[in-house]
Amino acid sequence: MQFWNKELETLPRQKLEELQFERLKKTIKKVYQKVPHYKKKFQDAGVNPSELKSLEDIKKFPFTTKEDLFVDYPYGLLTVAPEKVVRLHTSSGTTGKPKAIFFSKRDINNSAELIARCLVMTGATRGDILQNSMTYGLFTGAFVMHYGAEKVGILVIPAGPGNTERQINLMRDFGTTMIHITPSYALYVASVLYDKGIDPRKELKLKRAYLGAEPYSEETRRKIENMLGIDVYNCYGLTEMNGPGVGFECPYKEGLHIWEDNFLIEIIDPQTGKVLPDGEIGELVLTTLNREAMPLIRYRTRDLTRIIIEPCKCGRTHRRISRILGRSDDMFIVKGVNIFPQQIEQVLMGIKGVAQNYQIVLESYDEMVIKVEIDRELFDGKIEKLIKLKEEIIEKIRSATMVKPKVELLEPGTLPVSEGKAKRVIDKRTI
Ligand code: ADP
Ligand code: K
Ligand code: ZN
Repeated sequence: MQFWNKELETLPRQKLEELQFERLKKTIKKVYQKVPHYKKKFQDAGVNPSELKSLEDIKKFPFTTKEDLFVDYPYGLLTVAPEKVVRLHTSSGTTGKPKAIFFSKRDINNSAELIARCLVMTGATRGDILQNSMTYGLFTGAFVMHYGAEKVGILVIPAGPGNTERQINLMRDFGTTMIHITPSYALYVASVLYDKGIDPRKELKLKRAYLGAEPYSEETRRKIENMLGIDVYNCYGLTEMNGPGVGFECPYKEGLHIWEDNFLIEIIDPQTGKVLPDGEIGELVLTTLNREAMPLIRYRTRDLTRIIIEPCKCGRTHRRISRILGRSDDMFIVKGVNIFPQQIEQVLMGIKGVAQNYQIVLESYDEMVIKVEIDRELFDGKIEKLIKLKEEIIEKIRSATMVKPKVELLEPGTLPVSEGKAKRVIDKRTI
């Protein structure tokens, strides 16, 4: 078993909790002093930093939700001067504006440290070659992994997603040993390899894949492992918490370790907000313990999971969570991209010719089908009108969500009319 930072990764629980408490105190004090929005939230909840006498006392402090990120947007939650931040990443929001997260130089270095721990934990070393097939750009996925891998001394191929032909050429030409990719795209790449008569187990040097950004099942993992002849490691993260590397599997693949010297974990009942005992399924809530520019207190991830209580055979003392079991809100994920139904609705309702009723049908993780009822008068018109309308819908949704949908136009009255809250998203996928 190899380690990137053995001392911290195997710190005895008591020491680890002492370190957490020190860092938590600092963090709470800092946001109270530097962020008016946090100060107000604490005051409204009737707590102040001096009441934090143990880790348990975190329960007295209010949650941070994604809505809080839009108050005093975009710089309002910084605890440092804006000149101290050197990078911005964003993730989809519900109301048109993206959630914005800022990194200082120290934060960038620290997020790379955490990824280095993750990669080395899975057996990666200097000399490995990582094909980074996540999206480079505003999303965290590719960049954060990139810097972490470089830190280990791994050669990074910044491939980005798509262009499968080129992905395969890169793997062959440069002897890729590891790939960072969404599970849905990994399945596709594997199938294209077989279609081309390439047996990846014989003709590629691939050893491991890091799969995340969307949920997938144990069966999908096995399938990808068998098709490619590799080890697949589940990699969980969210932009608000640096992106990838928040939860990461070790070689035992029995849950995802969370670096608890950097994140304080709680599991709550999403309805009542009550903290649940270890082992119960609920919403993951995270507090950053080592972030300089933009600490977040009790951030509600909306992801459902549970804490695994038993210590891990790998020797790391940082606890694990189960794979993500679902979401407590209505966000869904296609091609690794987070989408809220409201984003689709906003686009559709702004297009002339679209009637009230629509449905989003999800059969796989790499495609979304949008069924749209159209105004009756369009049926009397020419076919070009329908083609144009369809193209307009595809283009506007692609530009709003970054994912190109499949669109089906329907006669008015085709979709079921619901009493009460309409069921807009039909998710047929299973994890
Ligand atoms: P990322 O680029 O890491 O996907 P986003 O902020 O765009 O970051 O998306 C974060 C959300 O993606 C998480 O809250 C979770 O719902 C989902 N997600 C990320 N990784 C995984 C994973 N390994 N398994 C299940 N869901 C995941
Ligand atoms: K995602
Ligand atoms: Zn382990």
